[in-house]
Amino acid sequence: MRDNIYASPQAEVKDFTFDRSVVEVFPDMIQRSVPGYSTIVSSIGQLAKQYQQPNSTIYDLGCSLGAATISMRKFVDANACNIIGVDNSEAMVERCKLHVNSFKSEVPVEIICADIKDIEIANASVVVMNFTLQFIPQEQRLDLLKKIYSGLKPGGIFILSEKFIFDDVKINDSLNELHLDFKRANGYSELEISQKRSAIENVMKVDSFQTHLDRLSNVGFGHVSSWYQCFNFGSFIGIKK
Ligand code: GEK
Repeated sequence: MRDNIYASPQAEVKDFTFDRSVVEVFPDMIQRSVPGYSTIVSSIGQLAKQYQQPNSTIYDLGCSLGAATISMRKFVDANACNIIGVDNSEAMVERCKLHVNSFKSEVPVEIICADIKDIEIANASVVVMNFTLQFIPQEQRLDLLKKIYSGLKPGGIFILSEKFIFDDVKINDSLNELHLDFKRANGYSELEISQKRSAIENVMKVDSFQTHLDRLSNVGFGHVSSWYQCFNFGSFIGIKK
């Protein structure tokens, strides 16, 4: 279904939540709003194939409708890994379970409704946060990354995709404009773009590109890099030595 949540003028634009109305249009919304989303999702599957380990768990934190989970499930060895998807939106989790169960696979998948900060991460070979850290309060991000790092096995990988800002204002403005043009080209009107911006500004706080790289190194990842970027969106990897 097409996302037209912000197509009509709203007297008061409420803070964005991942409720039932968002679930209905989510695949269209994320595809038309996040440059490079499909490439990132399919590459997450390939990275999971590279980094899976025998008898380990793969986590998809903020799994929404399970796009990354389903991508990884295609690539990993059914006898080696199980996948746990976590999301704190009941509406997302309910629909995610339907999505996951509508494809046949031998890889065990469990979808859990919980806050990421409350779950245990253990025996992990792969942990994915695909555009989710930006919704976690900024003061909680370092501790969450420490928890992920300590739950990973040696040789395990953390894949982190985010929207980001740049310290260089000129670069930041240019890449932001490219993103706005991407949304316009995908059919979002100026009204939709501006109402969505108001809805999301208190909910999604974006860190800088450099902050992400520095934080991944600071929590202990031995190998850190960005591996994909399209405008002001992209993805990083941290590999535990
Ligand atoms: C994808 N990864 O399609 N605990 C659990 N879930 C959370 C929390 C939290 N504290 N905060 C937010 N979420 C997906 C896309 S969407 C990104 C991820 C976007 C969940 C929230 O309910 C939502 O489903 C997801 O994180 C973010 O590959 O919409 O821009």
